[in-house]
Formats: sequence, structure tokens, C-alpha cells
Amino acid sequence: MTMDGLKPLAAAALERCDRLARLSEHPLPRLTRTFLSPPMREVHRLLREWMTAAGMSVRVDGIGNVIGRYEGAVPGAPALLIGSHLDTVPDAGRFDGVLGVMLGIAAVEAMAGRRLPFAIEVVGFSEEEGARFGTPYLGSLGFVGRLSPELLALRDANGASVEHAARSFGVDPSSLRFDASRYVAYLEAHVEQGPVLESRGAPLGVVSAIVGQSRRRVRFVGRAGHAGTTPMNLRRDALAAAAEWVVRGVEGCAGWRGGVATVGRMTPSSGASNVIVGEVAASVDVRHEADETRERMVTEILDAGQTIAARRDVVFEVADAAAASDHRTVAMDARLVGRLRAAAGGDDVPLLASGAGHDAAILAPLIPACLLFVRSPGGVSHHPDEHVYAADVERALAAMVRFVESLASDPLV
Ligand code: HGY
Ligand code: MN
Ligand code: MN
Repeated sequence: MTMDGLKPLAAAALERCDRLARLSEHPLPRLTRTFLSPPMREVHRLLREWMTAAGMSVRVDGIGNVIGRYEGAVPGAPALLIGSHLDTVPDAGRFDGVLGVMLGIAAVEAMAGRRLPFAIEVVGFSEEEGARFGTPYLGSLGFVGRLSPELLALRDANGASVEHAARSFGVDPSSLRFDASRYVAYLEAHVEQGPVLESRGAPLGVVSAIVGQSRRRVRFVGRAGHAGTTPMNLRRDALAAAAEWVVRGVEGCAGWRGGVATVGRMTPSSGASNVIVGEVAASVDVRHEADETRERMVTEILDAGQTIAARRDVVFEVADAAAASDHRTVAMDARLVGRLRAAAGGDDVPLLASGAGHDAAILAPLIPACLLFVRSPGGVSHHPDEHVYAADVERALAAMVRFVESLASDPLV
């Protein structure tokens, strides 16, 4: 198909992102769609409609991933897997995740009935952000058969487990099976979510590696008290301890270690202005390209929590291991990186590490994986102002189609 022929397909992919952005757990325009929440049913219905119209058979697996399959010249042949995630963070942008799934469907539409030496499977992973259960990648971990009993037992803020949420949605995690030999490669397209491509004037980038990340849930337990009668030196103020920890422990450590560390969630036990906060539950997200440094950062940040809390007669607790998540830095497949870079425009296409996590990090240890970045204007993401340039999405689709053609004409060995 000519590059002109791709224009309407890329436009349709963007329209579909807009359509999916209206499927939210919150009143619009606030977009929040977490793991198998009610709006995900309509997402499934639309994906099934679009995938079927593109000539794919559609299935939903045991963790709620939606998978469309476009057969190759030989039915049942191993597949090129193209995909990303369908869930969002709270108050999200409309392209993080779903753009990669819509571009996967568009790449199949661009085949226009042509059969390849391999099948194409387009997957919308049910959960990557970790917003509901605090641990990321439940969809792709389920896809590759790595959902441990501990992960299935994780509970959300309402006490519902991952397993219960899946079964309530109508899927059965015990049915999950994965056979890596059924796949030739994995390709993900995703907004960069950072400023690099824009700073380089580049519409597309190719990822060399996905930076490792650690997430922990912690609690500061002091004692609630009267704001007016409790002298400052007699307080066991959990919020004051947590606040000091964020600045001196978390930001301080990231500062001298050169990584990034973020407290994205902090929930005080009381909300009254005249009550000293007795308890605070918080999250911490730590990332660094060097795994050993990231591990050291986690230790230092948690040690700082203990030290600051003790000085304030507050108890610092780290939630049990099941709620902790650690993912190592993962390199993309060098052969595919070269192919994807060539398909995207050659050596001028920036090669960059991804500070954001992506499902490609879960697939890469099992099947050759690569990740195409689309420029994020202003570097904005995880925010309603996240957007893309239509011309860049067209370029991304053209690169994906050229990548598919490259694999078809010169199979990966
Ligand atoms: O958190 C991340 O890095 C990704 O957006 N899930
Ligand atoms: Mn994402
Ligand atoms: Mn995200």
C-alpha cells in the first residue's frame, strides 16, 4: 500500500483513540480506565468490531487481554505480535497505550488482505500502569504466563484481588498459556512521554532499552491528635514525617544517585484540618538504568524512611513483598532495533533508552522485541494535555508497515 494509502488508516487510528478516551471510570473529560473496570467492556466491544472488520479473529485471554489474529499465508503460522496496553493512569492522556494498539490494527488494515509468511496478532493488554493494584504489567505478565499466585492475590483499595477482578469480568486466569515458539517478534509503538524527540526535531525514535523500575508501598504510623492542644514537641505527626521523607529521603537520594524517584500517591488517614495526621499510606517509584544502583536507591530511600520516622516517634512500615515490584532494565533485540530504525528512516532516527516502562519489557526476555517511539509535543504524558502530531502518527504507521515488509522479505534468523 502506498504511503498515501496509509494516511486514512493513521487518521482512523487517531479517531479511535479519541473514541476510547470517552470510556472512563470518571466523569468526562477526566480519563481513567484501570484494570478490567466497567468501561473496559465497551473497549472490548469496539476492539472486537474494529479487529473483525480488519479481517482478524478475536479472542480474550484469561487476564482480559484482547488479541486479534490476522492469519498468514499458512494458517496457524507463528505470529508477529504488535500491541500495547488499554488501561490508563488516573486523569490520563488519550494516547498512552491505546495508540500502539490502534496502530497495530491499522498495520493489519494496511495489508489489505495480503498474506505474509507469518500471522500478525494485535494485542491490547488489560493492564500495564499498575494504577489499580500498585504493581505494573498484569496484562503482559498474564500473556506470557508469569502471573504468580502472589500477584493474583494482590488486593486493590476495595479489597478485591486480581483474581476476583478477572473472574468478575468473566475471564479465568488459570486458562493462561504461553508458547514463545508461536511468535516471531514483538513490536510496540508508543508515545515517547518525554522531551527527547522534540528536542531533536525527530518525529520518531527507536528504543535501545527500557529502564528498570521498583515500586514499594509504605506507611507512616504516628498518632492522631488535637491540632490546637498538642504541643509541637509532643506530636507523632505521620504526615510531617512523610513530607520530610519525600524531600530529604526520596528526592535527596535521586539527586545524588542520578536516577528518578517519585511518591505518586500519599493518603493521610484523616482529612480534618484540626486533626494531626495519625497515618499516611504512600507509594514510591524508583528508576535507574543501572539495576544495582536502582536497588541501592531503594534501600537508601527505605532506610531514610526508618530514620526520619524514628526521630519523630513515628513507625515506618514497608508493605509485604507481594506488593513490591522490581523490574530490571531490559535491552531491546539488537537485530530488530536495526530493522525498525531502517524502517523509520535510517541512522538519523534517534536511538534512546525509555525511562517509562512498557509491555515490551515483559515480552523481550521471551521473544525478540522492539519499541517505536512517537514524538510527544512538550514531553507531556500521564496528563490530559498529552498529544501527538497526526503527521508523526502517519510516519509511525509507515515505519511499522515497512518493518513488517522487512520481516516478510528477510525473516529474522
Ligand atoms: O510508569 C510507566 O513507566 C509507564 O507509563 N507505565
Ligand atoms: Mn504506556
Ligand atoms: Mn503510562
